[in-house]
Amino acid sequence: MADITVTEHLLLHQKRTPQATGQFTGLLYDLILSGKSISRRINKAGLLDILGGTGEVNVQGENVQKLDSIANRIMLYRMERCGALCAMGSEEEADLVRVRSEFPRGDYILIFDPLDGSSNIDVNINVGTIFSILRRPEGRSGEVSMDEVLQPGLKQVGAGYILYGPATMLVLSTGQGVHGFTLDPGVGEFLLSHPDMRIPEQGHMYSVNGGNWKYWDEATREAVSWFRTSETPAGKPYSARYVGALVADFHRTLIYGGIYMYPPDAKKPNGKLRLMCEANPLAFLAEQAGGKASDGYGRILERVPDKLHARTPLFIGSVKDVEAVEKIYARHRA
Ligand code: AHM
Ligand code: MG
Repeated sequence: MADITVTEHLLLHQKRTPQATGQFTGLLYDLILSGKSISRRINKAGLLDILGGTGEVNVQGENVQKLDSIANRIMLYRMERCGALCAMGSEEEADLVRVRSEFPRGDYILIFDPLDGSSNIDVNINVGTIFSILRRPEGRSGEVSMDEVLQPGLKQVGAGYILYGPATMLVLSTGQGVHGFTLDPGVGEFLLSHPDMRIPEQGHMYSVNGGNWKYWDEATREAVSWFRTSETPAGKPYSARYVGALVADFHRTLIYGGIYMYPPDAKKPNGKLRLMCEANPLAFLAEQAGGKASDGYGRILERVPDKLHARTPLFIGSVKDVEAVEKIYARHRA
C-alpha cells in the first residue's frame, strides 16, 4: 500500500465532510504540528533535564510535571495562532483561554489535556495529548461566553489523541470512523497505519485501579468483581491491565476491546476524569469505532457540562462489557 499521510487523508475526507472547511483542516494541521513538537520534547526529556515536577500545583490540585507545562505552552502558543479558534480550554488552565485580538479568530473551540498520564513520565511509560473540537454555536460572534463552550460531547466535530509510546501515534475521528496514523520520524509525517479502527463487541481485558477498592460502593465492587469472575467469549478469564495513563489504557481497549473504568469512589464521588478534555473526546472515538462510553447510568456524550473542569465516572470500551456494568448499576439503583 502506498503511504497515505494524515494531510492527504484529511483532504480526501474533506470532500465528504460538510464541517471540514479549510479552517477545520488548518486547525488539525496545527494540532498535528503541536503533537510533533511535544513528541520531540518527550523523546529528549531525559537528556534535557526536564523530567520531574516544577513544584507547582495545577487547578486540579495535582503536582505539575515540567513536561505538562511545556506541552501546555506548546499547545497554547501554536493553537492561538492557527486562525481557526476563538477559545481554548486546557486541563492545566483554570479558566477559558480566549484567542487574543492580535490573532485571527475562527469558529472553533479546542479543549485539551496537553499531557495525560503525566505521573508516568519519570518512568518512561506512555503519555498522550487528548483533544476535543467543538464549533461555536451558529450566529454567535464577539467575545466567547462560557455557555458556548459548555456543550455536550455529542456536539464535537472532531476528537482524538496523540500517544507518545514506543512509536508516536495519532488517532483521530472527524465523525467518519476512527483512523490511526503512526509518526515516521525519518520523514516527520504521520502515515495511515490503522484505517477504520473498530472495537470488538466484547473483549478479554478489564482495566481499573483496584487499589481504590476500599473507597468503592457495593455497585462498583460488584461491577469490578463481574470482570474478575466472568468468562470472555473464548471461555477464559478476563485479564487485568492498568497503565495508569488513560490515553494508553484507552488505546489498548480500542484495539483489543474490553473495558477501561474509572468509577466514582468515596474520595472522588464524581470520578477523577474530566468530562470535557478526557471523557468526551474518547467517548466520541469509542462510539465512532462501534464501542460505548457510559458514566455507569447513561451515555457520556449526552452529559451537559456545568463547568469547564467538570468530572465524570467513565466506563468505556466494548459494547457488551460496558453494558454489563450499566446493568449492575441499574439494579443497585432500583
Ligand atoms: P492526568 O490527566 O493528571 O494525568 O490524570 C488522569 C489520569 C489518567 O490518565 C489515568 O487513567 C488516571 O489519571 C489514573 O489515576 P489513578 O492513579 O487514580 O489510577
Ligand atoms: Mg489527563
